[in-house]
Amino acid sequence: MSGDADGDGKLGQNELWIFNASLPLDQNMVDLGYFENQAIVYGVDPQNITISDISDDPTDNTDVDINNDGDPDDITHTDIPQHADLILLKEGHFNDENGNAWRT
Ligand SMILES: [Ca+2]
Ligand SMILES: [Ca+2]
Ligand SMILES: [Ca+2]
Ligand SMILES: [Ca+2]
Repeated sequence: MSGDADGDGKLGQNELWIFNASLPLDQNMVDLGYFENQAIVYGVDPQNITISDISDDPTDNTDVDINNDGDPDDITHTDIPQHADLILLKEGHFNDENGNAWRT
């Protein structure tokens, strides 16, 4: 996590906290060709009221609002490129055993 500029452990007014997460791909995801994820964040405001937001996929214009808070909450859909690729390389080396520079 980064962004706690004053190091007080609280999300300040002009702070942007960034969390990084990783998701190991399994064979099912690769076979499916995509994976989906969604993040939820909770916080407590100065009046001690819990607030939250569900992440939205900005590239998805469906903009479902599953918690009816007026903010879009589309699940993020990420395609896994399916490029089957095969390369065959063949190398040859001329071994001039008799030193005449010719292959006979
Ligand atoms: Ca802070
Ligand atoms: Ca949202
Ligand atoms: Ca959206
Ligand atoms: Ca919403």
